[in-house]
Amino acid sequence: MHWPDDVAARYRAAGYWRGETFGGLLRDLAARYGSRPALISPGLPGSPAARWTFRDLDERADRLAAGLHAAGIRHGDRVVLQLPNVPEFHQVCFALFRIGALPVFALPAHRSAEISYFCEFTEATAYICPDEEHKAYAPGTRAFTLADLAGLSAPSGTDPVELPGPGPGPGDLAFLQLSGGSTGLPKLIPRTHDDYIYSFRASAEICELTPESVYLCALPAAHNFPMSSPGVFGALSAGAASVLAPDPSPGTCFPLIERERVTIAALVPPLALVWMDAAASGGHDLSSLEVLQVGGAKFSEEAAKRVGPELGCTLQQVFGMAEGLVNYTRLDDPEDVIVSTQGRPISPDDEILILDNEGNESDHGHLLTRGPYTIRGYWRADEHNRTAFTEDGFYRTGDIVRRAEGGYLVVEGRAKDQINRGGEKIAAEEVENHLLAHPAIRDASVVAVPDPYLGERTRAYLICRGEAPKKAELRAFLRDRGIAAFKIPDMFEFVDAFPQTAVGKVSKRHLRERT
Ligand code: AMP
Ligand code: DBH
Repeated sequence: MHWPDDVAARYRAAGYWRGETFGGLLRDLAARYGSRPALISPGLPGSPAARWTFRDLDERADRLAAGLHAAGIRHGDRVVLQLPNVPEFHQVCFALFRIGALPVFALPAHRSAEISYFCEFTEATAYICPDEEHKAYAPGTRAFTLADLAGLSAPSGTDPVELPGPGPGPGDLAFLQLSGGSTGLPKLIPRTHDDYIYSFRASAEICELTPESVYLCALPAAHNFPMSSPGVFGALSAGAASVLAPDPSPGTCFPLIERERVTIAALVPPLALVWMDAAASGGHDLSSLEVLQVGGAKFSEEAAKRVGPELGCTLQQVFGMAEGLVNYTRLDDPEDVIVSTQGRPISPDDEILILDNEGNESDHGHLLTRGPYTIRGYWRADEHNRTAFTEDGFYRTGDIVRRAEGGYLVVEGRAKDQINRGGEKIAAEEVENHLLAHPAIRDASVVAVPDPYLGERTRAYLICRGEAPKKAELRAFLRDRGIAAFKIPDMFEFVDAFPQTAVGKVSKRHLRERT
């Protein structure tokens, strides 16, 4: 599922794909920015407080690559990676990139159901996790904790070990990213060195990062937004420092912003609301903050208007997807564009196709896209790919958008069967399948209901066999199935039947309107 040769040649000729790999990129950055800070962390259990320079990161990645290679991790292997926001996360990424093994990015919220699925589906040779307790999530896979990694690394001061064989090439896969999904099982997104490096380098330019910038990674580092839009990778590519926040609360982040003079941070909409409320009560000097990026879910215009006055910085809206396409409002855009649109694409070669319900081109409707950093297919998902992509390679995003002046996009809704719970994506079908495993449940339909704080919450409509189970019992049942807590429905409602569409399918539209 690669780009056709002629298209790839065009992306190279245009200078988007420069033939770089992550391993080489970090080597170049270390040569250029050696003693400048790259990763700053206040520390978490298993990971001491850290202030790593570019050279530290480069050397630590090398030493860990040698250790992981000695432990049997090889070029082409898949390694499920689940770590919180600690510098070891990036050290592991670069170590695996150098070996040519593919990290599979799990989120800290994932539990046994998700982790065991990733390990099995990708036939992972290892699972990297914070501590011993996590090992139970992947009983059949060799696990390495943070403590294990520390023991594996070659001692400091040793010469970098030459890894045998050719390293990965720029067109090779670098990692598998997660899709929010709309089907029963999460889909994996194959990203190459060339395409991903282009996306974050161009993002760093759009965000005007310089070596003096300080990026705050407050969302989970494995998520595509804080990883690449411009995220920690974009910051590294610009010679800028990243501060890794253990959690995104104002109580954790405001002191970090003040102490490290953070210039740019990225949040999902509900957190932006929490930050604005907390800033109003004062107590911290946030004056270094120049840009607040908000994305992952629709940011209301009313809330967007408050960012400038209440946080004293420029808002940047970001509408992106791990499959590729990322849109940004530009820092010098007029205020009304910044507060009322979700931005425009990174690249002049991002192709935007908007189709109405009849499949005709329009300025309002289903968003499809193709371009130099948008995948042409999910990993090992031939059947799903036949519907998720058009024959000529456009990705069907499932988003409903309107084209505004200047090619800016406004997100107006969604056609995919997904709940966007404050930026956390939930595939309805995945949760329905877990509910259907309960002996008292005959049928389940999970839909989004509007929520003033999260944007959307999850409601499960259930048809029971006989007596309805208690809601607390259902929650415990889902927890015991080992799914991430954010996927457990906020509300359950028991009904005798589901409303039907004209062709006899469950009408989720009618269920949504039933609130
Ligand atoms: P994923 O494919 O899991 O990476 O999730 C990407 C999806 O998140 C997009 O297709 C949109 O549905 C949603 N999304 C991301 N950013 C925004 C935004 N700024 N406004 C509205 N929806 C967004
Ligand atoms: O929601 C997303 O997946 C997302 C949002 C903003 C994303 O992947 C991105 C920017 O790169």
